[in-house]
Amino acid sequence: MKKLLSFSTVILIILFSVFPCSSFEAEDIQPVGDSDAYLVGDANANGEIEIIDVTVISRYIAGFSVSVIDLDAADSDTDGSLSIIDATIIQRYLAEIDAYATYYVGVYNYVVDEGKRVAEKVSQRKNADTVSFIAFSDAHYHADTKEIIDGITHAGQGMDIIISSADIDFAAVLGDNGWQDSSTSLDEGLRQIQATNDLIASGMEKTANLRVPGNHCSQIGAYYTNRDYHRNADLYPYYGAYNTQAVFDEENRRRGYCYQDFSEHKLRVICLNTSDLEDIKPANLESHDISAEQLKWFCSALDMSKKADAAKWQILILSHAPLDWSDNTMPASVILNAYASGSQGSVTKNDTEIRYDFSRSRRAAVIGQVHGHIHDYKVDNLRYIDNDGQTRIGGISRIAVPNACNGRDNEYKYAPHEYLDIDFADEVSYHKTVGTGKDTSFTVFTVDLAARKVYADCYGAGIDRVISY
Ligand SMILES: [Ca+2]
Ligand SMILES: [Ca+2]
Repeated sequence: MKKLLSFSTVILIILFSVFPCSSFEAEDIQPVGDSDAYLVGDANANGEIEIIDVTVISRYIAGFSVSVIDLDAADSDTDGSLSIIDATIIQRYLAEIDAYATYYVGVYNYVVDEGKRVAEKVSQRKNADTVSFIAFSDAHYHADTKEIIDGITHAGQGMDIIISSADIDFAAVLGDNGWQDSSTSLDEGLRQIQATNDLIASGMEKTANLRVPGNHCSQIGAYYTNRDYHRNADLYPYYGAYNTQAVFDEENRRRGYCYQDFSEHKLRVICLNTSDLEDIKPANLESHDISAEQLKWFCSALDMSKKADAAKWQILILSHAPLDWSDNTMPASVILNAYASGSQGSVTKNDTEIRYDFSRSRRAAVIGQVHGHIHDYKVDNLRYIDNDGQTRIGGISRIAVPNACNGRDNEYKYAPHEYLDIDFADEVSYHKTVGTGKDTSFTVFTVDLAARKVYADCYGAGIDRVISY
């Protein structure tokens, strides 16, 4: 139970401090409210961080009466005791001298606890051979839904706490930042994406970013409402433009796909845009596609033969949808599986044949694909279509990142997505809970490149996983 003192109790304590009384017991303290949740620094427990909180702490320390004080919340530096430093920290926060990640002022205690817990776990996994990154996906911001906004806010704060205290190499945003349903206007859709970007900005600004759009972003599903949709170039400022250290397809820079090399770790991260709609007809309402241009670029991004030590490199794929989600994305899974097995062949996309030959080049190891879209914790192997036309289960893992959105959990368990009999549902659903550290979800991945293991550590509702490759 939190230590929240009401007016009468505070007076009693002051009286007892002048006239010590051995009969004073803990049960004489009357807690106000029944929740253990509080905002760090919110000394008067009114839900806001204001100058009055500084006053309340200062008066309490000096022995003057206060109408109410939450002793846990007042402990701004979370060192377990109350001093004038706690008041100073709030003053500095209000003057915008310190960001909240320095002392967590203005952050709920349950976000601080969860962020610290995950940061500590990630720090314990680190060694010279590890790369750590955050993956955040499917926030589905909706201006009228408080629990969604709160969840995204807390995810942003949690990521900031983790990025500020653990060694995180980069942060990935895997699409669908906005709600963007079939009736959302194009302007409102962009505002939704930007709202999520703003809520997660403080931590994201402290590390390298790799962001890809998702199927909701184009709003092709609202084509009959708006008679138009967002092209890749329209979405670039909201996703691709954040990837400031990435290498793009120079001729198609604003198409949303790119890669980044982390040379000290011999790691290439390839970001695919699984909602690259350059080739589609709007009336078909196809919201997943990988264009012929992108497939050609993907083949070249996989080709690391110019690196003398290519065989020592490893490749990670990031995208919104799984590569075996549909006919429109499947060619990328065929190419990736061919790369992993060192074979040659071709895929055809919109009457364009894309030939690949990975049989002679020096190849890197494929870690797997990390993706969003399916709103669950599924880990499975990518399917691909072999030269004989048969569907095969390949040796490359795909790992789902749960949705940050409070709601819409594991939907394909209840409304299965049918494609080649692939089951994208998870056996267990992890639902979010308002007012707790489980009101959102994102994942911190630590890849041990030497041990060939991926540790997926969950912030919020969900589970931790270990995947070997
Ligand atoms: Ca307050
Ligand atoms: Ca303190």
